[in-house]
Amino acid sequence: MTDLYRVTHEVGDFSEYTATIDNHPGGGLSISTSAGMVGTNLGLQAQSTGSSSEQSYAYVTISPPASNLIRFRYYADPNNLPLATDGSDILLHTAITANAPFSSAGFFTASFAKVGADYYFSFSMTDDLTGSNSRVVLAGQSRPYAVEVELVRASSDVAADGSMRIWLDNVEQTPVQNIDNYDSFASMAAYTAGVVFASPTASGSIYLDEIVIRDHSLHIGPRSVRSWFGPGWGM
Ligand SMILES: [Ca+2]
Ligand SMILES: [Ca+2]
Repeated sequence: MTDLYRVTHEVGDFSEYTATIDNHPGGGLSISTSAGMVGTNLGLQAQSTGSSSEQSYAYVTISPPASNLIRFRYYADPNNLPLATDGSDILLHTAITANAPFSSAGFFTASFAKVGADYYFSFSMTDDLTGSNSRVVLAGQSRPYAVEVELVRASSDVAADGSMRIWLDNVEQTPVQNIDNYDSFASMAAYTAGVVFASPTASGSIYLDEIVIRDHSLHIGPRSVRSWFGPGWGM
């Protein structure tokens, strides 16, 4: 049982990450006070001009855990991101990729979209046979949300018993189960945070912070719930 990474940004630079990718004109990635969440001082701010070829993200390299399970928690704020209100525009903000840096569809992806006045989170996990499974959660406001995800690998290459569980502000959503993901799980190479892909009108800055990645199923929970236990709890 290991916590693989804790990325708080409180150090004030990108040294908690393996590397950054930023081809935004003038630089689209920064550690800023605006992006600091849940009472912390600093977070990751990623800009998008709405070009699908622009990327501004940071990543940490990971390997498929021997436990066949990966769990992570992060805070995300769409920060009034201008998006088409018909759900047609997305901004991919978090992914587990098959390569680092990101160059193709990830094993897991999480994106922002908007329907009417509501923002929503969309989560997708790759299935060996069908390409993807997805879960859409209507979140509502433009504000920080605690997002926790548990991805479980299928028990063999011919089994379809993998799963994706999602908590939003510590409330579990309907899971996606019976996923055939034994092979795609093995491609896991990096966890990325920032602007990975944006559709044309997705122009603005988003905030991400307080990332915990672990190879076991112990619930992480929102940082504020457990912070009184002292350093290390729910960070
Ligand atoms: Ca922080
Ligand atoms: Ca399979």
